[in-house]
Amino acid sequence: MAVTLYGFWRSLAAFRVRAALNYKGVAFEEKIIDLAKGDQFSASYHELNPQHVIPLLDHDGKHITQSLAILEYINQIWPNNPLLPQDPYQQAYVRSISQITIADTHPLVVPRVRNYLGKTFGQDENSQTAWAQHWLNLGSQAIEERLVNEKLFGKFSLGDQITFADLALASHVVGARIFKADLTQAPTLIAIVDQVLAIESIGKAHPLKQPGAPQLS
Ligand SMILES: N[C@@H](CCC(=O)N[C@@H](CS)C(=O)NCC(=O)O)C(=O)O
Repeated sequence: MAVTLYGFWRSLAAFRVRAALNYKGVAFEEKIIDLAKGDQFSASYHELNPQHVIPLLDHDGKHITQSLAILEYINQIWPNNPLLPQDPYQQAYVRSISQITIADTHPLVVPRVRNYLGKTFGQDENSQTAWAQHWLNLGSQAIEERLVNEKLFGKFSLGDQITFADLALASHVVGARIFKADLTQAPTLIAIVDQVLAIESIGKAHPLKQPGAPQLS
């Protein structure tokens, strides 16, 4: 059985997948696609993923893209440490919380969007950062209110079970911290994510702990 994750230290989406593999104890190799150098546009990677994004999971020659689809796949292939509850409403809650980040917030701050703002609309790095902070702040506020209103959280976003939602929220907060977004309005979110990152297998998947990552304060 061969499992290869195509990732990069800074990728928040690859972090979600790396954390799930670690949490389930799946042995894997990580191949670096250096987004800063443009490796995502190489001919060899285009063959694997014509969307030019990471992560991509290769499992015995089967290629899976999109972090949420990869998480669902991992959870079914390796059923230990389940990342989804049984109850349909709770499953919908987990996917819904995950999607606030994966579908609606993170896509607005990825390199191709920031690069487009710079190259096509002449926005400098400060403006691009302000753009990222704006969307991350809206995401944080929405997540905070959903967590508080639904009242399903415990140690983690759904009681004391680690789910996809916790991996998604961890990626959101790590991104918000890298972009120095405002997290003061999201105390519940922060408390949950700090507990998630304290789990060794998940904490060691942190972007800033990967090869090539800078030492950020
Ligand atoms: N919705 C995708 C997002 C994939 C994505 O945009 N990944 C980023 C890194 S976190 C990427 O590869 N960006 C390359 C680029 O923007 O040029 C997922 O969750 O897997």
